[in-house]
Amino acid sequence: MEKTFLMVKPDGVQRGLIGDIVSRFESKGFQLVGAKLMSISEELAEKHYEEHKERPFFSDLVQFITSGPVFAMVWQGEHVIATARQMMGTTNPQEAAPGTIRGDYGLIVGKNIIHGSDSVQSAEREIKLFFQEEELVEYSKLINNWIY
Ligand code: DAT
Ligand code: MG
Repeated sequence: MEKTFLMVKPDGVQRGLIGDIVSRFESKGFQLVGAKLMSISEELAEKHYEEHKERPFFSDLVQFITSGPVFAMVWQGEHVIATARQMMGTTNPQEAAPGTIRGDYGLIVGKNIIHGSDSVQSAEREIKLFFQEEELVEYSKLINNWIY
């Protein structure tokens, strides 16, 4: 089953949005397989956002993501990578549709509440970056018979 890495950013944690965000993915039918509240070191932040290291906003991005605790998660389910991106909304909250997380809660691109992997390769890379294998829990849920 496909897995993705999602993370409530420091702004989302401070604003008390962890519960709402977890609830949206649970209600959709996805299964939580790992989660932790953690601080991100500068080193981890630079690795996580390494694809953006030449961009003008890179240092602000690293500063922001290390500015307070984040809630890191791994979610599993059919097509979860692309569906989670749709549920998050576009990168810039000003353009994100109402009903999406960024559309409902964000105002500016620098504080857009949530991160989500954008491909199978980035999901694998980011899950490994943030979680040890033993932190991910494999379990079956009977309710999945009513989702699939
Ligand atoms: P996403 O988070 O939707 O995958 P991304 O990977 O292009 O978007 O960028 C990573 C983060 O960097 C994004 O969530 C917010 C920040 N960012 C992106 N574009 C930006 C810009 N033009 N100015 C400031 N911050 C930006
Ligand atoms: Mg991205």
